Amino acid sequence: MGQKQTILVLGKFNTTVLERLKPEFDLIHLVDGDSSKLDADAKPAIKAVINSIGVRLPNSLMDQLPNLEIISNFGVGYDGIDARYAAQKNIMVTNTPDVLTEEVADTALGLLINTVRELPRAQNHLLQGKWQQGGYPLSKLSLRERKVGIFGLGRIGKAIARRVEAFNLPVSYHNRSKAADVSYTYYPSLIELAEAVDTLILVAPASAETNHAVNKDVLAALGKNGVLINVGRGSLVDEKALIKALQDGVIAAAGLDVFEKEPHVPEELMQMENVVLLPHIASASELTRLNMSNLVIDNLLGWFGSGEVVTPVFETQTVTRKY
Ligand code: NAP
Ligand code: 8YV
Repeated sequence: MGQKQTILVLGKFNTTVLERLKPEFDLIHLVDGDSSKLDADAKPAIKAVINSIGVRLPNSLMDQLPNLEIISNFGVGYDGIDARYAAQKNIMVTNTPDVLTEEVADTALGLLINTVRELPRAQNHLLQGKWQQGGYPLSKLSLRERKVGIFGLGRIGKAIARRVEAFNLPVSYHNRSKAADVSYTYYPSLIELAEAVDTLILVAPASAETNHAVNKDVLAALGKNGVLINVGRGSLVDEKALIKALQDGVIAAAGLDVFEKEPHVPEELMQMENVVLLPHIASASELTRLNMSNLVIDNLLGWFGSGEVVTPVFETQTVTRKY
């Protein structure tokens, strides 16, 4: 019998799902995701890396693993991996689209409603025994009569749009290109979208192009009744500009699941009454995380079995397995 292939697991990962790999593979699991702890002797045997929660995979690690064939990323967003660099080195990269789409869209709507109707604060009022002294004040904002704009009308953006439609609110969007399969109003720039709406939901990927796309001008265009919801990536927003816009009443409120320097959240945001903050949990139900974990493993088993993965990222779509 030939030697087993080795898979490096970086970060926390469902240990029951990892069992699926054990009959065929040796695993090295660095739960803290710190690849600098990897023994030099172990490096040549590593054929695959699982890149799990919150881990960034440096190009230098790809350079140090001479036999690396595939990186299976836990998450649809793969901004923690330089996929173009991987493609140049003939390394396949896969992600976990679709299995989390509806969950993330549910969270986005929950976050939006919590933000405009102040539900977490109303619950605190009750829990702190303040109801006896008086009811919770009327929320300053409402979802009614809002116009919703979506930055990133892809798989999750469309699932959010369907929910927004069900709430009887109009939907517009900005992508680099007009989507063929929807009739929502398209704006060719983010600032035009922000001018046209009062509720902006961010669900575009992190990239050099989208970095700080939501800046002070976009926030000013959103306006003083404006609500910003971010379930995309923290880098989409210039966080300092957002804090100032919230402090100065340039926009009304924000609901954020993602931040520029996670898990760090600026103290100013934590002190504000008009924000709702979540610790990057949009896909984080047991069910959806299980489905994501299984897709990570399906991609690896496909690669080492038939040579076909389920969900390659577009940059590495033409990468093929060398036998
Ligand atoms: P997707 O189907 O690829 O959709 C991305 C959309 O963004 C596309 O419609 C794309 O349209 C648009 N886009 C990309 N680059 C753009 C740019 N420079 N300017 C304007 N629009 C741009 O991806 P998805 O599955 O919906 O996921 C989207 C993102 O959500 C992920 O990348 C991830 O960062 C984030 N996410 C966060 C969580 C969370 O836990 N908070 C969970 C899942 C996903 P064009 O190509 O036409 O521009
Ligand atoms: C995960 C996400 O929480 O899929 C994504 O892009 O942001 C989330 O579903 C994250 O990838 C875990 O690292």
